[in-house]
Amino acid sequence: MAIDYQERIPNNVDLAENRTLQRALEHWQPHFLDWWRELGPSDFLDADIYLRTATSVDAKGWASYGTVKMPDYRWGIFLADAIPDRRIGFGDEYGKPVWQQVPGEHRSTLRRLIVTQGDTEPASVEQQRLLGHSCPSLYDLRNLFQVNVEEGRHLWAMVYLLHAYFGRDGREEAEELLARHSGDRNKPRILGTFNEPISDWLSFFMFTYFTDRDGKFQLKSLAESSFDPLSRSCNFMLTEEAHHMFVGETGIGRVIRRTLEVMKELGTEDPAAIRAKGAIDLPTMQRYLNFWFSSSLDLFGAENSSNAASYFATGIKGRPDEANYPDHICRDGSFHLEMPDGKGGVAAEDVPMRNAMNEVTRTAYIRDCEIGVKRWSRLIAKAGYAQELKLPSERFRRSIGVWASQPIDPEGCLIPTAEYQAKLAGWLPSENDRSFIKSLMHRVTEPGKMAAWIAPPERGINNLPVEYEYVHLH
Ligand code: BYC
Ligand code: FE
Ligand code: FE
Repeated sequence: MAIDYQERIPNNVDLAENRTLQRALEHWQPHFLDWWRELGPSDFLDADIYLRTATSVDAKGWASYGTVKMPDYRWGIFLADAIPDRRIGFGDEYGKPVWQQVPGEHRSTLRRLIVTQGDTEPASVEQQRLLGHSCPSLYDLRNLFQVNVEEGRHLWAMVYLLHAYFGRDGREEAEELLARHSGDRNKPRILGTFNEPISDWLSFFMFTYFTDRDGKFQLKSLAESSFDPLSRSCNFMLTEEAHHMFVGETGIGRVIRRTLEVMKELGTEDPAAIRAKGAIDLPTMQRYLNFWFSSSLDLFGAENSSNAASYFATGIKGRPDEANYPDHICRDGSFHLEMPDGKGGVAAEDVPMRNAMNEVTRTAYIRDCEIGVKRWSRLIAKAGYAQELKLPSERFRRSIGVWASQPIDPEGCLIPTAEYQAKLAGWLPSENDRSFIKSLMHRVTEPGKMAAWIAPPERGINNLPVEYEYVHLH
């Protein structure tokens, strides 16, 4: 169905047909806009930004580009088209028709998952709110705002589900989504990574590469859900997610390209010399990567999770790309899970397959992360250097699951606790790294010009030149 932009809340769910729901959402809308003004991108309310907006939900032509001021962006409710006669794809109810309403017995579980998903979206906008002031170019500034408005829309997607299917509790949860704040001591966001500050653009690129990619895999899992409106919401959100990860992958790639240029120019790999030239040395990038990758791994939950088993059994949350697995029931299978043996070594246990679904999803995520990291390392190798960027072990610096709080080095080896404590700071961004990166963060706003620490992108947005004025500041 086409998206109706005449409505106060653009939508393709026939909102006008359900007055009560429409009124409830129109009541929430000004609260959202207040939140955006207060905790969304700081300043820039008046800037004209070249943004894409969804005009339809089909794969080919959903995006239309135009100049918009952010507060006038048309946030709305867009579900992917329904699949006729869709059937439950996994778990104990396999093959039965999907649910168009929430079954009573799954109500609180589904609400909690939708709230957790919804909570991350405004959290990321809050985390990124000051970045505009130090943008490395207008191109990057525009990409930041594109990501921000879409995360705002992802919040709308979850709030719609809460309002439409969860009655009064749903409406209360929708208010709470605007009341918790990233990093707030009293009312923090739900998941760890979304309370970490993103105070520089290197962190932003790492976040969009690693943490938005958790979004991709969680959304894929929820897109398998038997609760059809959730599935359709997530399917459309996934089409927007690709750009967020693109921003991360190309952002880090461009930082590397610039660093390699400086290394060539100076004829040295010495971090101090590279820094003196205003570029970011590769070991510093590795430390940022270690931080954001390990934090994002925790977002998949525990390796052995009775929650995950029950989501799968009941059909609430599947595996990403469930259709690619041969067995959709997984009642008998087991998963070989390694864990610390408590004596400084590693033990293994066979756990029921369904309990290992978080780990299955995390493994698919890690494989996807590898692709970009390999591409970055190829850039370095092609420039003739032996340094490389790599993913630390999935066991390194974990806070959730069997490896939580274990003294493990980036190679994945258990090491003596004292050695771990002495070395950990060196594997992560230090105060010195952070203040150096911060010293590079100066706003560049001349069309086509780039900050000295990042190379220009290979192409502009929507076939426009890189020099295009993607954001017009007043
Ligand atoms: N931090 O049994 P377990 C995105 C909790 S990103 C804090 O393993 P489960 C985006 C857990 O809640 C995608 N707490 O849990 C990206 C549980 O608590 P309770 C977001 C954590 O349920 C960038 C307990 O530990 N979407 O869209 O199997 C920009 C035991 O764990 C953490 C979703 O997450 C953590 N990291 O798995 C913008 C999808 N990890 O119940 C947006 C919805 C676990 O004992 N969420 N815990 O109090 C879920 O599917 C599940 O809640 C999780 C956890 C996969 C997160
Ligand atoms: Fe999102
Ligand atoms: Fe995203």
